[in-house]
Amino acid sequence: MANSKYEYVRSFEQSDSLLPETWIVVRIDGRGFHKLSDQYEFEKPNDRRALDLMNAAAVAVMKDLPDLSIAYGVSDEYSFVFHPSCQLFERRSAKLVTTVVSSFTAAYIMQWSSFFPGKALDLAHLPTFDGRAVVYPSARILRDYMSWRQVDCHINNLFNTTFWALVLKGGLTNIEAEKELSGTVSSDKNEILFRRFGINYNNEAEIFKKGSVAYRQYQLEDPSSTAEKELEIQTNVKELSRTQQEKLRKLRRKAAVVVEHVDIIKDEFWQRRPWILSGKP
Ligand code: DGT
Ligand code: MG
Ligand code: MG
Ligand code: MG
Ligand code: MG
Repeated sequence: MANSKYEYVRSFEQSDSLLPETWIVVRIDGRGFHKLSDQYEFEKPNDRRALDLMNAAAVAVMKDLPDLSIAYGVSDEYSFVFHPSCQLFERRSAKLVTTVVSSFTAAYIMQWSSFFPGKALDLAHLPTFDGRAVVYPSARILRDYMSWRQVDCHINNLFNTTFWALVLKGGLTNIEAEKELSGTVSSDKNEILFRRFGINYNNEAEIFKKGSVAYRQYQLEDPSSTAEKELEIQTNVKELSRTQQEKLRKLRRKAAVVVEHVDIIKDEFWQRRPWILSGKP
C-alpha cells in the first residue's frame, strides 16, 4: 500500500505506553456528582441504589476486560487494576483509560433504570465520568494504594454519617453541623453518634464503611498458598507461552466476578485470594 502525502501527520502522535511490568490503576470518578446526587435525590449520606449501580457497572467492566485483576469502589469513584503482565493496547494509557471510562459509563447508564425505577435520566443531567491511569511498581505499593482508598472511604463515611445525623436527626443547619465537627477526631464522632443519636457506627452497613471490592472467583481455591508461593507464580507468569497466556485469559473470562465489602488493608484478603496478585488462577 502506497503512502499518501498526508501520511506524515502520523509522526505528530506521541507514545503514551505505560511503564512495563508495573501495576496499572485506572481510577474513574463521577463528574459533578455533588450536583447529580441532588438532581436525582440520592439518599444522604449513602444511597444504596447508587452504590449498587456503581458496582453493577464495575462488574460489567471486569467482564468486558479480562486483563483486570481487581477493582475497588467508593462513593462516585472506582479504581480498576491491571496486572503487570497486561499487554492490552500495548499498555497505551489513553486507550486503557478511555476504554474503561466509556465501558463503565455505558453500563452505568444502561442499568440506571433497574436501580432507579421511576426516576428517568434527563439529557441535561447525564452521569459522566473522568479517568486517569497511574502505574505502581510493586504489589506492596499497589496494596498501599488500595489501602489509601479504603481508609479514605472510612474517614469520609464516618464524617458524612455524623454530619447528616446532626442535620437530619439533630435539626442543625449544614453550617452548624460543619462547625460542630471541625477539629473532632474519629472517637469524638463515634461518641456524638452514640450519645446523641443512639447510633453504633460499628453496626452501619459494611458497604458504607468498607466500600466495594470486585474480583474474579475461581473454583480452584488454594487457601494454603503462602506469600513465597505467590511470588514464585508471579515471576513465572511472564515466562508463559502465548497459548498459555490465552488459556489464562479464557479462564479469567469464564470466572464469576464477585463484589464484597471487606477489609482489603490487612494481609488476610490477599493471602486467601492469591490469584489476584499472582495473575494466575
Ligand atoms: P468532581 O468529581 O470534581 O467532578 O465533583 P464531584 O461533585 O463529583 O465531587 P467528588 O467526586 O469529590 O465527590 C462525590 C460527590 O458525590 C459528593 O458530593 C457526594 C456525592 N455522592 C456520592 N455518593 C453519594 C450517595 O450515595 N449519596 C449522596 N447523597 N451523595 C453521594
Ligand atoms: Mg473528579
Ligand atoms: Mg466526582
Ligand atoms: Mg469522587
Ligand atoms: Mg477503531
